[in-house]
Amino acid sequence: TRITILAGGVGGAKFTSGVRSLAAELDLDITVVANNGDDLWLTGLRVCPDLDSIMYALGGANDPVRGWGRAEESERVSAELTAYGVGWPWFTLGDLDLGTHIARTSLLREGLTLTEVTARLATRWNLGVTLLPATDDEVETFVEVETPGGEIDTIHFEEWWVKHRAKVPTRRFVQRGLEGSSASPAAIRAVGEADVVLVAPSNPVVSIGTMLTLPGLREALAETAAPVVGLSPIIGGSAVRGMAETCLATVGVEASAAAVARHYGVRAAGGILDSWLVDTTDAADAAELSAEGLPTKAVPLWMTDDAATAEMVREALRLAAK
Ligand code: GDP
Ligand code: FO1
Ligand code: CA
Repeated sequence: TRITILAGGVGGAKFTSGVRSLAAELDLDITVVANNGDDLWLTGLRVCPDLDSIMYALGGANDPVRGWGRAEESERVSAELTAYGVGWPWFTLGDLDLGTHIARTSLLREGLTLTEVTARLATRWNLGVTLLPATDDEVETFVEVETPGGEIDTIHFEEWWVKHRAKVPTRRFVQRGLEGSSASPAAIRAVGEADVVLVAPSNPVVSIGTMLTLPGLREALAETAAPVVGLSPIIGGSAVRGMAETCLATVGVEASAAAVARHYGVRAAGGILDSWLVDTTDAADAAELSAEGLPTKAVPLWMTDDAATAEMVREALRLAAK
């Protein structure tokens, strides 16, 4: 069974790890289309946070406490950069992580696409899945914020997320480079040729939402013969981790499992979903959504470990088979 997962960083990595734990038993061929709207050029290097979160986690080399970056990391180079006043002192590039960014930048400079570069980097880690960036183009998420002086400032998503922790008056998200861009051919193919598409419980705005605006991806989801099953990243009205609520508020969507599903929309009505999973706490949402024409089931959605996540995946595959 060919499974294509749409995923953000840390949530996407946990979910993919759970899917992978079923690969042998269910004979799964897994492709992950990862958000790369968080990407940026920093100190001359191309940094791809969500791709790296997935690569490190599936490679068994991630820092499980922070969620991002490498385990047993040191920050000697970062301290040097800060001493020179270069880079962002609040955005730490660890020494091992910098190795990834240097390798990536080097391969990009040789003329490889980000899809090709990602495949090259992934080879080392034996991920057991095919990891694809959603786009080969440089489409970066920026955020329009209000300065204390009442002016509008446009900052990179990572500055908003990491430096400001999203605690700054926020107007909207803007994707720089979107015009003339497209989803990567491999990502479009992965959706088109899948037997099942799973939308991971990732940030619905700046991970999944960002990918859906890339020309070609939404169309591929609309056209694929595969059922598209989503899992709610919101449990009991709050984001499980991170600042997804602020992102939802910025685009005018309530932080609830039902509101996120309505935001994605039913495929039959121009949206992306054929069915939806919510947590057992949100059983009322499941009933409402099912009545509205989106088959929804309530099951435990806490990705506490691979076994728990695997159960979520089994439920998603059951919905897909209906
Ligand atoms: P990021 O790119 O590192 O921010 O990660 P993602 O976009 O992949 O996912 C982050 C989101 O995943 C969080 O905001 C949560 O809403 C969701 N999430 C994280 N852990 C869990 C979990 O255990 N269960 C569910 N249902 N959602 C989760
Ligand atoms: N997150 C932080 O909260 N602080 C950091 O200093 C930081 C550095 C960093 C470096 C490379 C990388 O790939 C990710 C990094 N992250 C850091 C995580 C990342 O910025 C965000 O969690 C995601 O982009 C949000 O989806
Ligand atoms: Ca992200």
